[in-house]
Amino acid sequence: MNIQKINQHLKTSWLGKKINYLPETTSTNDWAIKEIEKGAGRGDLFLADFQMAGHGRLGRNWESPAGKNILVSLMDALPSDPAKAPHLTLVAGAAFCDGINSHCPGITVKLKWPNDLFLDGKKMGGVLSVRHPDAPLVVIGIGLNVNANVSDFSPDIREESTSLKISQGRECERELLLSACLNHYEKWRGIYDQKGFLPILDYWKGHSFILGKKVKVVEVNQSYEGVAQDMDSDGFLLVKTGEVLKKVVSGDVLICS
Ligand code: BT5
Repeated sequence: MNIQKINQHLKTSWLGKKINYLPETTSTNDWAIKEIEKGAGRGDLFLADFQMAGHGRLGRNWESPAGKNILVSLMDALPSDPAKAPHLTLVAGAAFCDGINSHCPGITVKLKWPNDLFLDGKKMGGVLSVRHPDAPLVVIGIGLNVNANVSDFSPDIREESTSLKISQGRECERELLLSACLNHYEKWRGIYDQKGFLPILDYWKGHSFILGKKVKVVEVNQSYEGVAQDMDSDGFLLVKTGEVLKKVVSGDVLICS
């Protein structure tokens, strides 16, 4: 990653003023959380070209070949009501979706609740937010498959994953794409602070990959099938099973083929 190039294209006022970069680390999220103890604060970025222990939700793995994709954690302040921290995962999803779509004309990235970026019906990115237990900060980690080839994905996720390069047939300059996404993140966080959650919700609904589709919801103690009907005003997914509208608070949502 060429940090100077990222800086040149950032148009932000608070995000990315300090960029920390390592060729490899365990996980940019874990690294960022540790740096809070040493004084890291809102707007700081943590970037790596390779993660030895990148993770997704529920202890799952996030894989990424060295030097081809974007692995970034950005530090943001908790919303004024800390109970609304989960909104920031949705802000980040909207912002990165908007950033990629604006930067790469001709492609349409969509959002799969609650934290996935989808392209051509396959996963091309994910968001994982972690709240610091004491500081009023949230670390928002984003992994984007940019220049990965089909053969870079491990066999068990190869069918369901894609990258910008696979979709577009050409490489994309990671630094320019990342700057665009960060510019959009600052814009969307500003919209959230000024106008509340509704514009974020509207963006999600307008770019949803799952609304109207048949899905299977897998929660810790139950699973059920239904139609992804809507999102409620807090950003939770509403799934219609029979005559009942169920609110999905956590868990996995699989698209039924
Ligand atoms: C996510 O989790 O999608 C959140 C991913 C966040 C990764 C970033 S990278 C920077 C920062 N540092 C970290 O350590 N993490 C963040 P989840 O919804 O739980 O999806 C994880 C699942 O996606 C895995 O179990 C695999 O099935 C699949 N997967 C793993 N790597 C993938 C990839 N590169 N592309 C598509 N799918 C992948």
